[in-house]
Amino acid sequence: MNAELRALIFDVDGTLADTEEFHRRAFNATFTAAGLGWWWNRETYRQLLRVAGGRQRMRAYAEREDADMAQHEDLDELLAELHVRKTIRYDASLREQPLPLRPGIARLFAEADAAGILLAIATTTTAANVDALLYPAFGRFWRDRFAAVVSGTEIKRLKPEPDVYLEVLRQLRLDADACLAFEDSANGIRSAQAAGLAVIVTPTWYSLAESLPPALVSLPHLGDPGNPLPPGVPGAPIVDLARLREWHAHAVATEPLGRATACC
Ligand code: XBP
Ligand code: MG
Repeated sequence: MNAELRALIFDVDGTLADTEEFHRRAFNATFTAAGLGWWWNRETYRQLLRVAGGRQRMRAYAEREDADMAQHEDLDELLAELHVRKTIRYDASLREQPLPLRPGIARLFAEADAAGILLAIATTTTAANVDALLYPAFGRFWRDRFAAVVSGTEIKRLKPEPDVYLEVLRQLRLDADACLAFEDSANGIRSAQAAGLAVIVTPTWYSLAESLPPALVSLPHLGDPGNPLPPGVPGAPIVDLARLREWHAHAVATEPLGRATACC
């Protein structure tokens, strides 16, 4: 198969920015305000992140640690209400203290814009959280930079199911072969690969402990002139569009299953 690189599809949490500490604090503040007696430390949250989606994560915790809560007859409504409050706290915390994007993200966005390569977002987080992260980074009209933005608010089955990526591809009107996905977690890699995409993975502390499925390339981050990748890391010192085209060409020349094998 011979396809040109037409779009870059980015996950949000952990990939665009290291957001999970902000999510964890928002969950804990919500639990405290509700008098629940729940508290997630970093290690607990690292384990819980294997469950995609905040509401689903709270349900999994209740089932494991809080039998009374898990058996509550209005559990769905309770979790939905807690999640609304958590989202409000998370969004407020990002507006108070905007998070920097991870190295290379803003640079690659600018390179893609200049080259006419489309940008898209595929995330399981809540839609409002994408706005809370990207408004401070790119201003009020951040949405205009993306040809497609699909979040957990719009899809039923979260990662690792492929739905969010399939919906992005549908909106882009592109085949998976014309795109690269950027992810940080096992659920994210599985979701993108199940949609037929080659994946570049940049883990964070929260996903490093997981056993990550093999991806096309795995890197500590994408590198920037002021924060280069160490020598010897694929793409070092910075992953630019030329390098992405090289990796993409390798991926499309390989059978779909082979795309899960590191190219370099
Ligand atoms: C996955 C997540 C989210 C957030 C919580 O998002 O990590 O589940 O932790 O978000 P991504 P919600 O696909 O961007 O990595 O509480 O809004 O579900
Ligand atoms: Mg992620």
